[in-house]
Formats: sequence, C-alpha cells, structure tokens
Amino acid sequence: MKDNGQEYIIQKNARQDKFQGHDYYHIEGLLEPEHILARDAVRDWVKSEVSPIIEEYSEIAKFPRHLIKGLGEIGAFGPSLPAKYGCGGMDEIAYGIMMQELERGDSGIRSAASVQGSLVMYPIYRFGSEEQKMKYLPKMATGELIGCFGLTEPDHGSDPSSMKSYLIDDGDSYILNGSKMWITNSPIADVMVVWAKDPDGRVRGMILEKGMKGLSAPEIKGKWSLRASITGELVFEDVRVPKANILPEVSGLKGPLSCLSKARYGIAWGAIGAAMDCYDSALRYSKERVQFGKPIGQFQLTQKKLAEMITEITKAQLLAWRLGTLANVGKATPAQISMAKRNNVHMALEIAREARQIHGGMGITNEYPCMRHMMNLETVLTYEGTHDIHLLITGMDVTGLNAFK
Ligand code: TGC
Ligand code: FAD
Repeated sequence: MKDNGQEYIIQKNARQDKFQGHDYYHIEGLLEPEHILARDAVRDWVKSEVSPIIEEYSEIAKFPRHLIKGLGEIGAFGPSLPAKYGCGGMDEIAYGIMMQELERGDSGIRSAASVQGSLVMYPIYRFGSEEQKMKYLPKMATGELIGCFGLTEPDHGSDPSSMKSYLIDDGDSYILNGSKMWITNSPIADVMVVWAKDPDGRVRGMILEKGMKGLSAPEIKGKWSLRASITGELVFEDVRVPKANILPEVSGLKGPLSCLSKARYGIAWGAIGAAMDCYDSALRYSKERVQFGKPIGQFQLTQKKLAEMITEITKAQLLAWRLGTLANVGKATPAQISMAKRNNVHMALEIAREARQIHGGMGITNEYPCMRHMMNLETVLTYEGTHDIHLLITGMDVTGLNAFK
C-alpha cells in the first residue's frame, strides 16, 4: 500500500471471490437478455476490480477512487438515462440489477454510482437546461467529472423542508449561504447539485463547481460504516451562483424528493446484492466448517437460518422485479419505492447479522464479507430516508393520515 499523494494504492490480494448468484424462483426467466448481459458484466467487473481490494480499503477507511473510471466504462453512471448524453439508455430493471451487483461488492461502491447517476446526473437531466445537460452529463457518464448531492443539513435530516441554506438575489447571480452535512463524495466532487431556499422561500436546485469562492467540502472522519466511501460537508460562505446554474425546470421539495425516488429504487435492488453475498458466504462456510463431527450446515439451527435467508432474498427479489416493471412504465409510486427500500435494506441487514453468526468467530474478520456488509447496511438503513421515515410514508399512504408532523 502506498500513498501517492491523492489516493492509496492497494495491491490486489489473492483472496478468491467465489460468489455465485442465488435465484431460487428462477427470476432470470423474467429478465430480458440485456438485463442478464448487464448483470454479468457488472458481476465480472466486481469480481476482478472490487473484491480483491475492498476489505483493505474499508479497513483504512479510504474510497478506492481509481474505480471511478471503471464504473464509467461498465456504464454504472446513469444506466437508464438517454444515450444522447453518453448514458446507457437502458431500462429501470437493467439499472436496478447493476446496482444489485455493485452492492454485492460493497454498499460504498454502489453509493458512488447512485449519487453520480441518480442524484446528480438525473436532476440535471430531468430539471436542467439543454446547455447544462450537454455540459455535464457526458463527462459524468465517463467519470471524468465526479458529482455530489447536497440536501441534508446539520440540523435538518429527515425534515429537509426546514432547510436553512438560502439564496439572496444579486442581479445575474444569487449569493448562497448555509451548509450541508453527510454528503457522499463531497470532498472529491467536481460538480455539486445543491438545494437551497430562494428569496421567496422556495427550494431551488443549483449546480456548483469545485473552486467557487466561498465553497468548501471538509471530510467527515470516524465512520464505522460505509468506510470505503468518502463523506463530507458542504459549506457555503457567500458563494456567488450565476443564475444560469439554477436548474430551471423545478422548484419546491418535489425536486430533490424525485431524485431520492430514483436513488431509493436503486437501493432496493442494491441491498439484495449485499444480502446475497452474505448468504452465499454463509452457505459455503456451513458445508465446510465441521463441529461435533458434522458440517455445521447439517444442524437444524443452521438450516433454519439459511432457509429463512433464501426465503427473504427471494421475496425481496420479487418485490424489486415487480417494482422495476412498474418503473419501466412510469407507474412506480414514491410510496411503493419506500416500501421496497425499507423492506430490502432491513432484510439485508438481518441476513448480514445471521450470516455473521454462521461464520462464528471468523465472521468478524475481513476473511469474510459479512461484517463489512453489516456495518455498511447500518448507513443504508438510515440514508435516503430512515427505516422509520419509510414506514411512516407507507402508513400515510394506506391511511391518508400524516404521522410525521
Ligand atoms: P411533502 O409535503 O410530503 O412533499 C413535498 C412535495 O414533494 C412531493 N414528494 C415527492 N415527489 C417525488 N418523489 C418523492 N419520493 C416524493 N415525496 C414527496 C410531494 O408530492 C409534494 O409535492 P407538491 O407538488 O405537493 O409540492 O414533504 P414533507 O416536508 O412533508 O416531507 C415528507 C418526507 C418526510 C417523507 C420527506 O421529506 C422525506 O423523504 N424525508 C427523508 C429525507 C431523505 O430521504 N433525505 C435523503 C438525503 S440524500 C441521501 O441520503 C443520499 S445518500 C447517497 C448515497 O450515498 O447513496
Ligand atoms: P434525523 O432526521 O435527526 O433522525 C434521527 C432519528 O429520528 C431517526 O431514527 C429517524 O427515523 C427519527 N425521526 C425523525 N423524524 C421522525 C418522525 N417524524 N417520526 C418518527 N421518527 C423520526 N444526505 C445528502 O443530502 N446527500 C448525501 O450524499 C448523503 N450521504 C450520506 C452518507 C452517509 C454515510 C450518511 C450516514 C448519511 C448521508 N446523507 C446524505 C444524510 C442522510 O440522508 C440522513 O442521515 C438521513 O436522512 C437522516 O437524517 P439525520 O441523520 O439528520 O437523522
């Protein structure tokens, strides 16, 4: 390992990635050839580029920034955005299944793709001017530019409508003040999609660029979760934002929340990847590890764990697939997406914990992926709307009554 001034270089380790996909209900039969191709391409890339380094990067809490180029090459940035802007032009199931395979490698790597594709490129595509799209999307699709998304503030997480960051009108520009907290990739971002209130109190989206006067992005250290992802703040001290940098096609909280819907959808798929990796490792270990003269997989208590894991994975796969078919025809509602994000992430976290138990003491080491996934999934349970916020979204959807406020 050496520090070249910008990033750590870790030699690929000899650990072999033996992962096999798990598809108990033959969901592959519901997929199109392009979905299978996309899945296999990302799976192969994760095996050769992510698995051999990810435990070490997590251990030293560094983002493997060199993977950005490869993520661009496999089409992980904006897979379902149009080819006209250098993106994949694929459907929502292809996008979902790619996120599944990336998160099978690590939630932090999937995060990098989610933020870039769904939280930065998507709002520019959906709410930006043609000039903004042409300027940013092709370079973001290749990873030449890295993006981040600033919604959460130090005092306003689950309740973004109370955000304090604000704009003052100053002729051809606005002056931006305030701060954002917990922003994935902010310390390394070239482009920032930021949400702040205009002089009329309406939430507006804007594009900031690294190097703007008054803009800084300090790193947040000390995370025990998502350690192979870089997280920071965004601080705005009289940042001059040209009006041409405002996303013209949206105002109000529905702007950022629409981006969240897109990213939460990807997480609903992604979590299945983390769960499959833990299950796969536990299943293999249960056949190899002998105690009391038998493989531990022969004990009923181990079988109960494994049987329940594959049942939950299968249910989550069906939920994600159906959600994908709805998303493909523009009919996946935000509340349906919330249900899938909440269910699948919780499922994955429970599976990581059970899989860790099956590995006994070895389960806490970096010889196996369960502990890393488990720690990562604590973040995934919280970001993009906490577990309880998504429950309240479902509660409100079915009762028509708002329990948030
Ligand atoms: P509310 O009054 O319900 O809604 C305001 C407007 O937004 C619309 N809307 C949505 N539109 C699209 N998609 C959604 N999911 C939407 N949810 C709501 C809504 O229809 C309304 O539109 P309009 O036209 O009437 O104005 O807003 P509220 O203030 O009551 O808040 C509701 C609540 C609590 C559900 C929402 O604010 C929420 O989801 N809170 C959680 C915050 C959150 O998820 N933050 C995530 C930050 S980004 C992040 O975590 C990235 S992690 C990246 C990574 O590394 O992967
Ligand atoms: P709070 O909102 O303070 O919630 C604390 C607790 O209170 C939670 O359990 C919550 O469920 C509960 N709670 C809150 N309101 C209610 C209620 N009405 N009823 C019942 N319970 C309630 N944000 C971005 O904008 N961009 C990013 O790129 C980004 N990346 C992140 C990366 C990481 C590693 C992490 C940890 C977070 C990231 N976030 C990002 C922020 C994330 O979205 C927030 O952490 C999340 O929305 C929760 O906000 P909070 O942490 O302020 O918790």
